[in-house]
Amino acid sequence: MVSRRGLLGSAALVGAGALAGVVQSAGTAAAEAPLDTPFTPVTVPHLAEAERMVQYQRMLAAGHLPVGLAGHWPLDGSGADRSGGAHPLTLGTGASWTTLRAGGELTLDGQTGYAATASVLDTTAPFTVSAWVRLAADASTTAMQTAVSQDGTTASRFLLQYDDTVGTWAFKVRSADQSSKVSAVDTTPAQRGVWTHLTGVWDGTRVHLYVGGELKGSADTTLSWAATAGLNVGRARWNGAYVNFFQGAVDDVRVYSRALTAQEIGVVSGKTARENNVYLIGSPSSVVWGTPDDLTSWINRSRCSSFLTRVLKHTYGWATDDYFSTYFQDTIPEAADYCKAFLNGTAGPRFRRIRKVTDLRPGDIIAIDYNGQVQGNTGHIVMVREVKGTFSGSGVFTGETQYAVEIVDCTSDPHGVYGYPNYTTYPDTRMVSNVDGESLQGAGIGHMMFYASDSTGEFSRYRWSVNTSKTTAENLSVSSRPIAAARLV
Ligand SMILES: [Ca+2]
Repeated sequence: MVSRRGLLGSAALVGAGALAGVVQSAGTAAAEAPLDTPFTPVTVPHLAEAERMVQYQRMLAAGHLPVGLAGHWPLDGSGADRSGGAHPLTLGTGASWTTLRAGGELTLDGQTGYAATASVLDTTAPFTVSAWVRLAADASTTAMQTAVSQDGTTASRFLLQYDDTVGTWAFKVRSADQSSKVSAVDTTPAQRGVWTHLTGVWDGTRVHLYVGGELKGSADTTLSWAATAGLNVGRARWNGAYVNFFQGAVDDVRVYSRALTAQEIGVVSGKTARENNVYLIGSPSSVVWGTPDDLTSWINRSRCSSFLTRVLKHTYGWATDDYFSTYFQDTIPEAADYCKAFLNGTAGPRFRRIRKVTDLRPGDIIAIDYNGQVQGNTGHIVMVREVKGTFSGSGVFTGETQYAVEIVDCTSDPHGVYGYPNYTTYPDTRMVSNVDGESLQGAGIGHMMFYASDSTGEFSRYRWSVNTSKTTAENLSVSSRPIAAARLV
């Protein structure tokens, strides 16, 4: 079994693409076995069901697709080949490890920087190459910049690159003697300073370029020759010399010894993850526990309270529309409804109120009532994974003891701020970086801070994350926003 630290430490954190792999921390290099889970086993049934959903959504976010994988470089501070193909990348001068987003990536200076290994693909047969790329904000727009290539002694067999002549992303294949080139080219300009997922496919008769998981260009070609002079990240080969140095960052490079389908590229690019795991307000929620052999069948489109309610209905026979209608006056109660019912003791025979923070156990439910302070949102509700003990580094209030609590929930706003010192100790599986729009939504695991009154031990306050300021937390006491917890019995 892998420790819980493993879960939220190295591999866990990230989102589309940047996430080297949910299963990576299991330590088995290439296995990529679905649900080779780093989760701490739980005996609370609804928590286990919630965590299964989280785990599959994380695998989707990681673009988990092992079939035909010939090389996989997460670039999380090392050039290791996670596919098991034993093609580690070696860095050249001008290439360095950085952490623009969780997990880390390879940054290239556009002058000499590259990473290289021996040729991986048999380029006489169909293949696919994919990578997350980010042109530096100040990258030249008047130079060809290649993210990934596999080369012959004279020229690159394929190039996944920025093409300055059209100002867009492109996937190209060349003949061995350079006399012929075929290009699949995007029609919209490449953006600098933005993470973009690129996939190039040669299916034997055509090349295709996908950007962000969507097909952007195709061209006919049956060109076929074996490029045996090495695979390169951040440069290409032309006239027997290295050229096209990439200025920016590259992450999660993969090569497949087959042509992936559009649907598979949706998975690899993280597009499916963003479609399947969604924080949803104002529409009927949909939470579907799928099948293990089809990641795309796992769907969570809900808000915090509908996610919890559907987890309970999925897990327990007693959790029916009738039960919730009887005790909460709604088949899918809001977070504030749960909080009020816990406080008033009206949640019915299946819920027993837990008053003290130190009494919390895995599976307990904590509801916060926003007291009408947030338009369109009655509150928040989470499931407890573990109370990780007291915390005193920040957000200290006299007469109150603060606890870091690992939780499972559904949210649009992950708990924590990527890059802050304390974040790494109390992370969130949905956090990708500190860039707006890059983080994932939906079901995930994170950390909230809950306070207990020193005189009673009962809930006194919360913070959304360890990074929430004390000033903000001054308005988050129970006198302003009631908090109540319950255990299923
Ligand atoms: Ca990475």
